[in-house]
Amino acid sequence: MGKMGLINIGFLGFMFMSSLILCKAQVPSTSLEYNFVLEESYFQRHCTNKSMLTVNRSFPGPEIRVHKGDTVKVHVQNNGDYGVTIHWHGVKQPRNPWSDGPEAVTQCLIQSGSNFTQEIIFSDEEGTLWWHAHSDWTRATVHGAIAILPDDDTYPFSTQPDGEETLVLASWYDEDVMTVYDQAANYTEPDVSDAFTINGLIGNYTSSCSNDGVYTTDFPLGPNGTLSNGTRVIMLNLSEVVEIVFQGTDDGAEDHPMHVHGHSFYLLGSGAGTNTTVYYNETTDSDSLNLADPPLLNTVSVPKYGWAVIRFVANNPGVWFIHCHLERHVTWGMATALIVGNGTTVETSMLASPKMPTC
Ligand SMILES: *[C@@H]1O[C@H](CO)[C@@H](O)[C@H](O)[C@H]1NC(C)=O
Ligand SMILES: *[C@@H]1O[C@H](CO)[C@@H](O)[C@H](O)[C@H]1NC(C)=O
Ligand SMILES: *[C@@H]1O[C@H](CO)[C@@H](O)[C@H](O)[C@H]1NC(C)=O
Ligand SMILES: *[C@@H]1O[C@H](CO)[C@@H](O)[C@H](O)[C@H]1NC(C)=O
Ligand SMILES: *[C@@H]1O[C@H](CO)[C@@H](O)[C@H](O)[C@H]1NC(C)=O
Ligand SMILES: *[C@@H]1O[C@H](CO)[C@@H](O)[C@H](O)[C@H]1NC(C)=O
Ligand SMILES: *[C@@H]1O[C@H](CO)[C@@H](O)[C@H](O)[C@H]1NC(C)=O
Ligand SMILES: *[C@@H]1O[C@H](CO)[C@@H](O)[C@H](O)[C@H]1NC(C)=O
Ligand SMILES: *[C@@H]1O[C@H](CO)[C@@H](O)[C@H](O)[C@H]1NC(C)=O
Ligand SMILES: *[C@@H]1O[C@H](CO)[C@@H](O)[C@H](O)[C@H]1NC(C)=O
Ligand SMILES: CC(=O)N[C@H]1CO[C@H](CO)[C@@H](O)[C@@H]1O
Repeated sequence: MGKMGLINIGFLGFMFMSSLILCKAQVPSTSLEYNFVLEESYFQRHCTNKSMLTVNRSFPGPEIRVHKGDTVKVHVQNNGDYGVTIHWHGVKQPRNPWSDGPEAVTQCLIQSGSNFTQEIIFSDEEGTLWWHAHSDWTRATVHGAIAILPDDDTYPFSTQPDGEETLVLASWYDEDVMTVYDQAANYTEPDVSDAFTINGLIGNYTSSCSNDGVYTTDFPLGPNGTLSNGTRVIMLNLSEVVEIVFQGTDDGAEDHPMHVHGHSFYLLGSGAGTNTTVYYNETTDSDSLNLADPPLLNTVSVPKYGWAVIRFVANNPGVWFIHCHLERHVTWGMATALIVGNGTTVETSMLASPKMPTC
């Protein structure tokens, strides 16, 4: 993905400089309940002082630190100016779409002045994921890391680390991200961000408020406003094996990071064109798919002018969003949902619905 693509994502990615565990005694204990207080707070970066929505006045927000298989309660108290939802990106949440978070797919907004407790059910995930708002463009400022330690607290490599740091890479918009959202919602190409941040900081701006280090806006024009209604959801029975071919058919401006909720999937293969679209050909391309050791992912970058093939077992009953992770593309409707039916037993059906926010 080119750097301009990254800018517009509004965020992306964590890294452990070195990691986990030295010995049990040094492992911070896992807190199984977190209080997230959403509120507007002033931040000054890049010569701009602005109010923005954050969790606990923190940008990035608090880190969630758990062990594999934990269940965590997050009490969200929305003292901000508008409604939000929160998604636990890459956490499969078996049988529990109720706490997955995408606005208008699994829940209504947590309205300003109200609370919502989400139960985050970890299963086989290990490593680093992230949580982020999943409504409008609030994700740009409402996000944080999730660190999932192995259940036996062992570091997976023979060389032990000297220390551990979580790095959260994000974007900084000088303007209010809701203004940027409005631009996208009007089907115009929204402004790109003004800078990148690492753990909320832009870099060394002590000398002057110059433009040093800021990327320029050479972002190509996106879709020009062809609207359509009628995205259909995909209905599946539990345990069906699903293969999805993502086929890029646009003008190839950028790769599309396609994210699937509720499941991890195997990336079997992908193909990219340079100037014209390369279509997946079932006859000729299926032989080249990697069925031996494909990577297991929750988001795949579909190459521009190209395709990607994924496969997974629909083993999680519920409603699960599938969408491009570029904010403006979600705004423009590049999304659908997977509805996986209940199994035949209680254990293979969705959990009972908790009390959900009302619309
Ligand atoms: C967030 O702030 C609230 C109240 O200010 C506090 O009780 C809570 O512990 C904080 N949460 C985290 C995760 O730091
Ligand atoms: C940012 O603006 C707010 C509101 O005017 C003010 O209270 C705060 O001191 C300002 N911050 C900085 C760093 O100037
Ligand atoms: C939200 O939770 C906070 C902290 O527990 C509580 O003080 C407040 O009354 C709750 N608000 C509502 C609307 O329930
Ligand atoms: C979006 O369009 C509406 C209606 O045309 C207009 O009132 C509004 O100013 C536009 N917003 C932006 C950010 O361009
Ligand atoms: C920040 O920039 C100033 C001026 O260029 C320089 O003197 C200072 O050492 C830099 N600080 C850091 C932490 O890099
Ligand atoms: C969209 O773009 C195409 C190709 O650039 C152009 O032919 C068409 O007129 C544009 N449509 C609108 C509504 O601007
Ligand atoms: C989409 O559906 C809404 C509600 O039925 C309607 O108002 C709107 O005109 C439709 N848009 C298009 C592009 O068909
Ligand atoms: C799901 O199972 C039902 C009942 O066995 C069957 O009729 C239906 O065709 C199945 N749906 C799909 C998408 O396979
Ligand atoms: C796929 O490739 C085969 C073999 O080259 C070709 O005959 C066929 O037309 C291609 N299919 C499509 C849809 O392009
Ligand atoms: C699936 O199971 C849950 C929990 O038993 C139940 O509430 C829900 O109505 C079921 N859904 C369907 C479509 O049968
Ligand atoms: C016709 C055309 O646009 N060709 C371009 C295809 O892409 C290559 C590599 O990016 C360019 O060098 C060509 O000019």
